[in-house]
Amino acid sequence: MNNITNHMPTAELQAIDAAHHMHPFSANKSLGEKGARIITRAEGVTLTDSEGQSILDAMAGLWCVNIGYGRDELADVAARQMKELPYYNTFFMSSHVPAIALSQKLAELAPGDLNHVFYASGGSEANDTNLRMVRAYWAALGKPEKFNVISRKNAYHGTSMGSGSLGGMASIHSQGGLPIPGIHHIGQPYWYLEGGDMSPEEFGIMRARELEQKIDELGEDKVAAFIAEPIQGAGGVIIPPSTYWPEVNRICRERDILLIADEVITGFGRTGEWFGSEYYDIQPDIMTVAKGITSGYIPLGASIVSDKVAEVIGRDDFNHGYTYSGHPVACAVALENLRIIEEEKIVDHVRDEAGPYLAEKWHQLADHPFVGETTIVGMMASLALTADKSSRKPFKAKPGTVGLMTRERCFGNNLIMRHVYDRMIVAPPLVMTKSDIDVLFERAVQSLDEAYKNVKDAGLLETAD
Ligand code: PXG
Repeated sequence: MNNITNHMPTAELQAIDAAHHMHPFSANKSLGEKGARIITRAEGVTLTDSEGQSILDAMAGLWCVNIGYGRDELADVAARQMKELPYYNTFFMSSHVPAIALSQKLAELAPGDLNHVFYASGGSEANDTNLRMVRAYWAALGKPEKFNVISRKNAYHGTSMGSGSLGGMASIHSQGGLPIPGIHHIGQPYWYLEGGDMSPEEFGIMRARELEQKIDELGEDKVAAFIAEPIQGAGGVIIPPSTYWPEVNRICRERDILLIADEVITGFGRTGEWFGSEYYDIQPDIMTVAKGITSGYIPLGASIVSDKVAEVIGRDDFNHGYTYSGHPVACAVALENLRIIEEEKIVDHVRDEAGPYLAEKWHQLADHPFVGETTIVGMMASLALTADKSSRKPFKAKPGTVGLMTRERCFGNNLIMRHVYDRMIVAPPLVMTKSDIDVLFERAVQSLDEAYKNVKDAGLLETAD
């Protein structure tokens, strides 16, 4: 594992990368100036970069490498499937064994009557499917005017025209003319920054009732669905107050709208249950999955659909699909990944061992002078950086300035811990051991100490008025 893959010198790779490779959510100009960090290999929970540095990956790639890196079983299954049937489509009354077997497995694992699977290549595509499916559902029932979809500010559902519109991020909407018509955003259950003088419980109810108000404002007969992540991931690991989901559940039960749970991050063990919907006792009509379904080894996304919705959609052609819907290699890899999660009891490991141990360590960070709150469910955690522990006021500096300075120190200490504005977040591979978590904690403390000093020295340890 200490071998470095034979490759060009890092600086040359960086120059070519900046010249020819356009990166997501990055300014190529700054890639040219600073150079990308080039990852060459990975094993377990550790990445190796082109300079031979070992880095602890506390983000599981992009929230996806649930079973950790370097599992040969997945590579072997992919190779076998590629030799046997590398591709065939699922259009025009065709099917194949991997898609059939995976659909059966997902129907078994998914809660309630979510028994039908429509495949995509990732979460954005799956949410585009969902948007069309909920509108097609109501149209098939003779209610084409039930067309509007309600989502939340600071939600992340992908970046295609449909999924980017469903998401509630202003920075995504501002490029390319989003959101598309018929999508409406209500407030998020982010108590720490938005809760004011309310208790978290009062605030949770208040934000849930915005859904009811929005349904009333638009008219129940005009609303197709509500979409939400059980816990917002990319928005900063926003864990809702305990009152939020029960109230949303009540509203969805009483109102005739569909509920889409976007489980792209919370699915496949992240919360210590198979799905976040089980953690919060949510009964979705459609669940979006991707990422952890293959532990990121190969692209795959899916919409897992209830009996009720599938029956209506199945009455006529659903004019939708992707060349790679149900790709046989992706489905075969997903099945093997799910076998490993089940047989190695990885969900139990999160719920009973790694999750509680990470929580114990994570909450110790709350004593740090730079930390305002720590929150965690299963293996997704976040903390708020603060200049003043006695209030929940944001920094005076532009949001994200202090978070970025902190992330720089994490990277400097070979820890992948991300920032979302001025929150720091982790979502490690679910297979992390207690000793991996000890390393995570040591590096996190060191990075917080260093960043705190840098922020202080730069005169940025100040709250907004
Ligand atoms: N829904 C949710 C809840 C997600 O987190 C998507 C949909 C879109 O999936 P695809 O496979 O199309 O990317 C996601 C993706 C980040 C980050 O910076 C988060 C995601 C993707 C890239 C970056 O936290 N989540």
